[in-house]
Amino acid sequence: RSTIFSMFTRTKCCSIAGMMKPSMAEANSGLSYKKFVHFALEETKKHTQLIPSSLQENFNCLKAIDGKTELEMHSFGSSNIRLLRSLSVEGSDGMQVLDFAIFPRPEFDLPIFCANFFTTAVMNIIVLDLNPLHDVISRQDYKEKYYKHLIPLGLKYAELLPWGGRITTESMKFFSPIIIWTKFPPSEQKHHVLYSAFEDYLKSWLELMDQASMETDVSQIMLNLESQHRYLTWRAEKDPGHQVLRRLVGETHAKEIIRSFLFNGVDDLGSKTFVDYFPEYKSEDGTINQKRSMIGKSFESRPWDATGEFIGNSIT
Ligand code: BLA
Repeated sequence: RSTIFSMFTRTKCCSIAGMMKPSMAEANSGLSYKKFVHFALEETKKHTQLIPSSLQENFNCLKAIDGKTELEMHSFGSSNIRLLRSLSVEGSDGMQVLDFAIFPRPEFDLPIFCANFFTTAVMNIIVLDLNPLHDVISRQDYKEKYYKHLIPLGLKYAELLPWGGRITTESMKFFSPIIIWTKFPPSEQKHHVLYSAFEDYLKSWLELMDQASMETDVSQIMLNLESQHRYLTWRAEKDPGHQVLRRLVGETHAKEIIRSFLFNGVDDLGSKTFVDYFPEYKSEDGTINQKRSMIGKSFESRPWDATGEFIGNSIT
């Protein structure tokens, strides 16, 4: 399968120069997400030694079927990061996508850093969060440990980037009390607010990482591993971006990018299947129900109060 990729990667794409010089990238692409990636890599390097991932060989640059849109991928690991990976897409039609995530090693119960921005000429769909590894509604201790001190930061941005409206109910289980979920038409001012939110959330995550102690209890490590695998299994199956990726690069490449790159680990960090974790999606013939959501959308307004208490109805 590497041959398919190297065939594509030989074509010149994704200006590396643009990556190194954010000012140039900005000048070239307006409200680009390249600056976000550049900041994230530089900032993370201040805290931990990033080592290029073996995934970089197969996942770096790809031109979409339209011959114009470019997909740029980066991946690294470190002593406490299992995988930091980034996918950014710059379409010819004004489409800009960023899918940036940091997955900690299973010895850490740290949240998963998650930035998902989908931008077209008319709309921005934004998710930015430190996705909790363990349940923040039933596990008060986990919420206290990682989010209590961040609630004021979450409140600041909840005001600047208001709640985006009804959302896939199942997704809420993967979100924290400081989730930024917002939608807005293109706006330079909002783009800047989003950039500063991205900076603040990443810095907060890196501070948590600096302070995190490595778990030695094998049963706790196994719990962390299973939670991360469950998260990967959910996103590898139901992430809203899949349809866009399929359209851009076709079914085969999209599947590779999703399972081997974006949600790397889904096929080897655990042996449970999607319907083991999410049995409500099992259809009569045993296959996975193709619906994105079984419950439907809910949470018209932000279901977390100013103290970080969950005030939505229970998520069944
Ligand atoms: C929409 N993306 C959304 C929505 C969410 C997310 C919550 C709103 C629609 C919904 O309620 O599902 C993001 N959902 C997440 C995340 C998690 C989750 C991060 O459960 C984590 C657990 N979005 C991307 C990328 C693309 C993309 C890379 O991150 C495209 C390549 C596209 N997101 C995209 C599109 C929509 C969307 C097109 C609107 C389509 C829809 O509403 O189904």
